[in-house]
Amino acid sequence: MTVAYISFGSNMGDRARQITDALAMLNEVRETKVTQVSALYETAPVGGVVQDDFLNGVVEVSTYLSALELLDEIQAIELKLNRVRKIHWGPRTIDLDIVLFGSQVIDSERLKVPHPYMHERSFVLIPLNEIAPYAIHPILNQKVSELVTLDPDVRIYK
Ligand code: A4P
Ligand code: MG
Repeated sequence: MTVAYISFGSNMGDRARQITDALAMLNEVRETKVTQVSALYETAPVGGVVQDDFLNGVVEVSTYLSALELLDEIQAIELKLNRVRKIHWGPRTIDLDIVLFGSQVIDSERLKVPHPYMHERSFVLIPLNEIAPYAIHPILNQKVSELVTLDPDVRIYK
């Protein structure tokens, strides 16, 4: 069994609803259970595309699937929730990324784990630190609690 962390984000339509739906679908994935969910955070867009604020968070799952099988499952959820993929790093109804998969390091065309930008994105690190401060980045060999920094652009969403 592997403990994995999946970040979620939405900045189109009913953001909270789409996240709730995605997490419910994730909990129905075969051989996989959601074990922790962070709070929702409202975050300013990162990456230079002018777009609406995101709701972001991180979920912990325990799974018997491989990382690629889990990727297939989260991509099926993205498709079901009608994610429109037009602009790279642009608006999306739901984006699900595998940020950590146990201590595995994967660098293939389809899947890069740890997610290549997770360590520099506070919209991932702040919610991840809330549920898994002791999780270790297997390339940097640092705990999430050592990587996270304060960021006024990442605010708890009520
Ligand atoms: N892929 C490779 N590694 C992974 C992984 N660890 N998890 C591949 C999931 N997928 C992975 O992703 C493109 C391809 O990445 C997939 O087909 C998969 O095989 P995509 O989601 O279809 O395309 P994208 O959205 O253009 O790229 P990506 O990489 O998801 O974008 P990011 O890096 O997630 O950035 N600002 C805020 N505040 N909050 C956000 O959530 N998100 C982005 C998107 C930009 N700015 C943001 C946010
Ligand atoms: Mg993605």
